Amino acid sequence: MRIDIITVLPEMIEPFIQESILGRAQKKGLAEIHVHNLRDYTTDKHRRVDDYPFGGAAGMLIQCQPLDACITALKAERHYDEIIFTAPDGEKFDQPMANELSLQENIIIICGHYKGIDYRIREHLITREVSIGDYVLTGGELAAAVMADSIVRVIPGVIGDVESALSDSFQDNLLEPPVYTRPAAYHPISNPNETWAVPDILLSGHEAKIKEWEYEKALERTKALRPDLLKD
Ligand code: 6GU
Repeated sequence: MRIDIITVLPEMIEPFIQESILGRAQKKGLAEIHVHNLRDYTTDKHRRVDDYPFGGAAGMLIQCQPLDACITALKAERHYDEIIFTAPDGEKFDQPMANELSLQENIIIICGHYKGIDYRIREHLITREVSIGDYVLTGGELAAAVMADSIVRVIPGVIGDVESALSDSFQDNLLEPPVYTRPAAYHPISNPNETWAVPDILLSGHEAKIKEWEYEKALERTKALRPDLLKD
């Protein structure tokens, strides 16, 4: 799939998308992420993309012209399944939305900034408004990066083991069970006489019993930490 991100701060997103899972997915040819500097699309000779709001409200708004120019240029090249605007008042981003978006061919994510963008763009060009949580960020760049990361990692083949993306917390409305690695008996630095032991069951080799234990622990942690996930 292809994700186009439109921003006034491309330097904030560029390094992030080259690293880790996002970088690997692109090298494998499973995802393409393109970042567009909104200032490259303005007709203003000083490269300004914002202006004062009518009616005297505080703050600056991104103008219609550069956004229209950038979106229109992208739409001339290919069909877009969604044109997403990041905004704290949008629909809440979650795992089902990440899964759904990962099945799309092409999406645009527009990073909101300042006090927002001219409302006419939201009315006429945007298909979906998305928030990543109930708190206010300075701009949509972090939200776009969060969304791109969680969308791309569920594309089949991106994470070595497909099982592992699908068994994550939230995919089945359960948090992860506890996980451990070697050594089986660890002696903490603060008290070397003490032993932090891995649960015996995990060393037993009984695959069915281990699965059962993991499910019970996942349920226990979910009840304790996120009972809201179990409601339905
Ligand atoms: Cl998508 N944008 C901004 N500016 N703040 C947010 C957000 C988005 N999601 C949560 N807070």
